[in-house]
Amino acid sequence: MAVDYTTHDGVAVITLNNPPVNGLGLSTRAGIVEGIERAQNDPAIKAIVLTGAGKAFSGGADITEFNTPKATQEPTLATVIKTVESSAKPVVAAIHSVAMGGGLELALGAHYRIAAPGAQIALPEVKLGILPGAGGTQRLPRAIGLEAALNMIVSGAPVPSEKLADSGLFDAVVDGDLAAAALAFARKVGAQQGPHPKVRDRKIEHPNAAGFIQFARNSVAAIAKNFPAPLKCIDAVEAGVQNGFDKGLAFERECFIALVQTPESRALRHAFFGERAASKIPDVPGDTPVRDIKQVAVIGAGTMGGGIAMNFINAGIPVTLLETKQEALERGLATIRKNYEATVRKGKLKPEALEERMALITPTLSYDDLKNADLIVEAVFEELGVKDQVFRRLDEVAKPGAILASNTSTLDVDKIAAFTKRPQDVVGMHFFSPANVMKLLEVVRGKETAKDVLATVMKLAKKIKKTAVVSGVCDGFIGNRMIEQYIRQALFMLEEGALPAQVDKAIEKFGFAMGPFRMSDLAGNDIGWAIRKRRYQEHPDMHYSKIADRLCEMGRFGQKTGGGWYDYKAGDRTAYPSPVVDDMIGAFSKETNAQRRKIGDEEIVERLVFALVNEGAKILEEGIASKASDIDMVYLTGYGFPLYRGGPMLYADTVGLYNVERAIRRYASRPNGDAWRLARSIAELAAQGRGFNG
Ligand code: 3H9
Repeated sequence: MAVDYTTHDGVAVITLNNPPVNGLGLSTRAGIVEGIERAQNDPAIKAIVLTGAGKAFSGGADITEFNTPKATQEPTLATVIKTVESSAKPVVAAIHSVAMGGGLELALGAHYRIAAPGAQIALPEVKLGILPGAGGTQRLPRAIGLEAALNMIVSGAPVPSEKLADSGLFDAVVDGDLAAAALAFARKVGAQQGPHPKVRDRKIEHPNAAGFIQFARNSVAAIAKNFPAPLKCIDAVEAGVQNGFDKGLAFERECFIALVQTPESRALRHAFFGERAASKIPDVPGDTPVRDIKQVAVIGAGTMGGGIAMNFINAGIPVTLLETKQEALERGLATIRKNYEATVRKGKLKPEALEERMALITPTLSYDDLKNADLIVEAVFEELGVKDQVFRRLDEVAKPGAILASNTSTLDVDKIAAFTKRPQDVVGMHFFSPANVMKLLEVVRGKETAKDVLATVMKLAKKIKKTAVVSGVCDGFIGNRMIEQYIRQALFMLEEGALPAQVDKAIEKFGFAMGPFRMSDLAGNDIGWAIRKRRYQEHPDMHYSKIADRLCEMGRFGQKTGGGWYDYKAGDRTAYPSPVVDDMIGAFSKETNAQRRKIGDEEIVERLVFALVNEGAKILEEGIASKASDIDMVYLTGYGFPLYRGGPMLYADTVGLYNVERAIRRYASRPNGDAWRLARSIAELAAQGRGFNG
């Protein structure tokens, strides 16, 4: 049983005990009902305290039960809350640490609530693509007022309990021993004559509820574009305001049932668990000891190195920043300062904090100053010869046990590790630009990387607020290896009849933040050119469209040269379709005897996204990624894949692998079809009627 029942001088204490966060799964729900009934039937009991063991009052409904029979099996959360609310003996919720979602809804069903300060109070359901489905949209506005409640419900953001001390939610916020305070409070109210107050009986007071609800609707319309839940939250609150508690509750239930089945909610839940699963490495146990990281060094003060350094400084970890020349060092420091100044101007950083952060940087031109670093991240020029020099030098100066990380995006981490006599301490830490902003960190595991090195880097990633995903060694790791296939298809489609703006528009409508051509123009077309030149030598047999090379030969490297796939005007980042480029594309098709045809948006999206999926499947087959959700986290946090579709692998499951396989086979039989080599696992899973995620 996931609930403990104890008695203390006339008070029954029901303690949720379902680690890690007292999720309200079936056995916990059953335990609460049983506890309430036991207390009702015991004449010695005058009052009941409801609380949680460990690190939460309750983190809410057990999300893993959603869309399984357990979710709707009695006692449902609605039944539990009804049982609590209709208890003749007063129920006091004693809240600490976390009361979220169904946990807060349960507390709102109690007659009284007392809380410890510092508890996170939230209805975060909207972040999972649903709405509070156990009375939250009805009781919270009655407890704290319409405006405050709508803000909490629509944002899902946690509010510290002490900020809600005077909101009407709590009867008391107590410092010190919560358990003792709850018992004392329960004894007091237990001695009082019932009936005891119910939140559902309170009135929603607001001078212009209809006006405020309309205002709220207008405010969320933009953010809610691809997510149905925020507007449904407002509808449910409105139903309660207009039609009373019971009708509001019934409407809320209807909305919950509909939302929990939407692909958007599935995607958001996939991302929630994917984020947590990414930090778990199959053969590295959770209790692997980690190395202490108190001092970091970063080699290279360019855009990447500077951004990387900022991550550690932001987390309060001092950084030694190494450059080869004084001017480069000064330029790097000035850029970091400029970035912080911009944050201060936006009001997101206090001016005094800027100097504190800058003071955490020790600039240097000497490798000898790296001798105390626990972690050294190299962010120098992307060439094996340069890495060779740096890592040999690091091997001489770094202290024993220091972790030596490379920020390489394509080079072989095993070769880099071999430049040292301590390959077990070498790991890839592939940050994405701008490194101080982007959430993704690919942690590249070399064949000799020690387990405690991996465990340390994963823990550190959490501290610097990154989503870390482990990748094995291969060209491009997870993210860039897949994007190469996507870009290949985008270029073939230009040869076959599409234009850059059409391709970009189709994939942006699908939900990508930016299409491949706008993205290339932003990053610089010369970067892809350099990679392709290397590819032509390494894989002379591999078929690439040369159309992008033609663009580069025209000197059109992108925004930085005022033109790329699009034209740009000075001081304006808008991408204007370019007649010169369109002519070049037409001429190129002619030269290569490609039959230009009208390519529909559906084909564009399929070819781009299924190219990612097909390569992702191979990455899984080879063990480069250990699970499909890792690949999805890479694409959600580093490549602008639409969150509401859950990443390429979940999207493929949603489409159905049977359909993905058929589409790939179809494209493989057409011009440029040699780029499609169907991943074995897609065919196997499709034959079994399964997906990447089960
Ligand atoms: C809901 O309540 C619906 C109702 O309105 C209506 C129902 C009818 N379920 O984040 P952490 C796991 S919807 C299942 O690393 P922290 C999590 O996966 C729910 N599992 O810890 C992880 O597992 P593992 C509304 C859950 O201390 C472990 O707990 N509630 C749930 O950094 C530790 O998690 C929410 O949306 C759950 N509800 O943060 C709250 N919650 O160890 C979502 C957590 O195997 N949860 N797990 O990887 C959170 O925001 C954070 O987990 C929390 C703790 C703040 C609670």
